[in-house]
Amino acid sequence: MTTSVLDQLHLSSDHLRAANASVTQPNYDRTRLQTGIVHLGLGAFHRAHQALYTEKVISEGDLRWGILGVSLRDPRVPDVLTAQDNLYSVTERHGDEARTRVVASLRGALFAPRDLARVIAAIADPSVSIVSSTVTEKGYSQNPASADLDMDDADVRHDIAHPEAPRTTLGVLAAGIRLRPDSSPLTLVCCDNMAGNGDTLRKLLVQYAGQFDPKLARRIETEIGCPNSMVDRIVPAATPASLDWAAARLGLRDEAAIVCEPFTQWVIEDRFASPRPAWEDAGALLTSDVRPYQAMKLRLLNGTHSALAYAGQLCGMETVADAMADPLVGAFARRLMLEDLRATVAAPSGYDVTSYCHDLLKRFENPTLQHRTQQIAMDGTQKIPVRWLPALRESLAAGVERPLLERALASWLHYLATGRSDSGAALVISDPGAEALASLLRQTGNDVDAAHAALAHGPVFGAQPWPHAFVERLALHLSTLRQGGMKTLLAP
Ligand code: CS2
Repeated sequence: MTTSVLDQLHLSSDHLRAANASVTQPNYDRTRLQTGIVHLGLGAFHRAHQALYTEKVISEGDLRWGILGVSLRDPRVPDVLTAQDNLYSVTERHGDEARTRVVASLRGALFAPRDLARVIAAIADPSVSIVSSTVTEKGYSQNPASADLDMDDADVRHDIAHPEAPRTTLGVLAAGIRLRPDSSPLTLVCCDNMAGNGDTLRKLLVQYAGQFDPKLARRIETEIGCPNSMVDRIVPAATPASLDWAAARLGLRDEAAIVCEPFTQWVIEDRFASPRPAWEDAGALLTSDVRPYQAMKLRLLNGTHSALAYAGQLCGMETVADAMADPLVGAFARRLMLEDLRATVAAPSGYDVTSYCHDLLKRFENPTLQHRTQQIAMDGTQKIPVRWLPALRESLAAGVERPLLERALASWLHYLATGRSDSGAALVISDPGAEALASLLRQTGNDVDAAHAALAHGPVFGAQPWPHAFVERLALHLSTLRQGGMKTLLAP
């Protein structure tokens, strides 16, 4: 791209007027923007969430908070962004309504394996006071069941042996922090969908650093801020169709264009060890305890999302909106959320959880978001222990059955075991932890043994045994799925 997105947007303003589109453009002098934030994980979610809150803070005149974005695994996003002067558009869309904003808060986009020295130097720079992250649940090298650092992970072992040439998120963070001058305050803001995400990040980082530098581990434990945060916005991965739609709307090709829902929420614990952007002025809620918000969102939104994803995959439904529109799958998702999951959630103070659920269901129905069930189905061995299993454990311990949630769990196991939709189409399963669990399910001769074998898989289901009656119910669902598929399992 020879002219920047910004220039092209100016050039195409007639087109935008003709299309009656509202496009908000940066109102500040980008050349005066400083880098105050390093962000790890440059996916669409960060660019449509934290980068947008930060954009609004910068627009209010606080130019300290430009973001240096870092991709750890994939050079494509940094390459595309660099070619566009790190500018991109975000369009919030529901039905006929659409609003676009050009985001200029990114000051650079690096690919860690290629630009490692620059990434580490940026984290070490005292003028950076926030390092935030969206690297997905599996990006923190955590064993999901023990919740500790995964010492069996080859990359973790590599980084412990070579802390100055890290490959992992923890390794990159520790390498930068190690080089930061004493008394240069820093806060890490973990924005991934994990319960107690900030506490978890701190614990894992301390465990990691403790392997080779106890002084660094102490420093991380005592000096660095790690607030928990709850992030929410549905941001589907871009598709050729969404890029074409954005191009038609903008009158130019933005290869990093994002089309997402209008809803956005960010709740952050006010436990910063360093200066921070006034994100509350951009709509974030700063609070003393984020855990009730996290549990509500992870169980109700993400928990139902995962159920829609596996049911949708098995029934050949491409998007969440398709699955919601199906009489059986849509009704299953509604009841799972409003009955089984809702019953396990304590409302954050002043919250009406039932109306939160109804809003969520409308968000899932958004017909203009192409949110693919295959995308949400990814990494189930990391997501299910966060989204479903705590609710299930608590309920079973109290002697309560959760029939919808138990069906959802069976559908995930069946999806892993067969790798096929109910009509026989091969499914793409993207989850490094899946095969170990799937092979246990496939090796066993009958459904009771299969259910036992799966639930004994510690990395996902933990070490504590599951009640026998529950195992039998799960086996019955597996057998229904094998014989009649998902629709039979959900039939009234
Ligand atoms: C989704 C989330 O892909 C997934 O697993 O459940 O990305 C979800 O869209 C976001 O957490 C919404 O805030």
